[in-house]
Amino acid sequence: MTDHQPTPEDRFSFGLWTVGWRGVNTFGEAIRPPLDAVDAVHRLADLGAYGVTFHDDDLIPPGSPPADRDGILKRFRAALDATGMVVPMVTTNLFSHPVFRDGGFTSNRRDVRRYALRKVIRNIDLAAELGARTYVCWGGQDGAETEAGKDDRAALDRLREAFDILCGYVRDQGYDLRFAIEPKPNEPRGDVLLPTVGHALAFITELAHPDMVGVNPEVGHEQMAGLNFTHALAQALWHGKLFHIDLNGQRGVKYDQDLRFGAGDLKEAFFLVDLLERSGYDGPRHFDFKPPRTEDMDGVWASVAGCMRNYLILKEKAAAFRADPEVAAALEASHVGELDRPTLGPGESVTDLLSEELDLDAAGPRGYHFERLDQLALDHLLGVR
Ligand code: GLT
Ligand code: MN
Ligand code: MN
Repeated sequence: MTDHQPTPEDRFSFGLWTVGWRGVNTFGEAIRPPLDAVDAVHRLADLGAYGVTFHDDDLIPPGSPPADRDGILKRFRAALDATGMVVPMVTTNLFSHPVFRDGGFTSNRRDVRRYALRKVIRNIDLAAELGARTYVCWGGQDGAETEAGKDDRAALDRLREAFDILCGYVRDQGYDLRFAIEPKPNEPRGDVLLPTVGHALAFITELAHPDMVGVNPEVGHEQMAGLNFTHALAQALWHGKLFHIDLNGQRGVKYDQDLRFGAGDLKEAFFLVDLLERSGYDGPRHFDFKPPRTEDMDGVWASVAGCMRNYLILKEKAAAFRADPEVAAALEASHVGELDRPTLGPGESVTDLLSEELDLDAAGPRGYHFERLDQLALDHLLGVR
């Protein structure tokens, strides 16, 4: 793996909206030309990706007549066939059109909510046709700027209703498809509903078919809230809810930077790859980033290659960290494995627990040696071990 050249076995995927982002932001207009989805598929395949994902509107311009839609899909499928690329995940744009200014599933206006559901259901049929196994739901416009304008508990009722309807539809159709909720704390709304992985996990327990719904955590979205992404990832895994993942980079609590993977908090990227690779997660390693506006199309493809290259380098570094005998000794000295041991032994009762005393004078001064362990991780990450 020393050349860090991605192959389809690495299961790297990219959204059409990432490489196709034209750079429109709050202050600046488009700086790159439109990118044909067929060209995107070919370039991504050439660079070593295995999959491509999209919003309905990324592939089929809204309002396209049926004949145009058929033609677009025919060309897109031909590109998939020619390259062997797959579509592991599909999602819906419930945020760009002005009608979604107060959200999709939780807009105060009922007719908008009904339209949002129709838009998703129609695209679910396409997702199933293309063999996607995951349907991501990012409710970016589902939120508020003022508490006065949104009854949050009613919004949660409507969000639950939407997922219950969508799960029912997927079951009725017999599709092999699961939903993944993508949390984000803010942007574009002042405050977004289900702002973190923890909020989403709690929400899922209230659904009619909780087994069909998991999360799609995005690195930068947890970090925008000042949270530790690896901890969020661990909890999603612990609940059996890591259905998909959006990898990218973010530096601190600020606007959604969507940097390429590895840029931003590199140490957290190291530990997240270390965890993901040891977790048994076998889904796509999906990159959701925005090539900066400074880049022309060559820069876009360079940043695509960089996402995958950084992942593979970190994967190699994490494996070397785990295989290092000094790390094994340091883990032991830090009692990391001891946390796996149940606190009560087999057959032990609370009475047994109460009958025992801890010598606090002896136990209090004991250190955990985490600094040495962390330095070993940094040494691996920095390439000096
Ligand atoms: C949008 C958002 C992403 C989501 C996409 C899925 S759309 O670009 O910023 O984080 O994953 O809807
Ligand atoms: Mn983002
Ligand atoms: Mn995302």
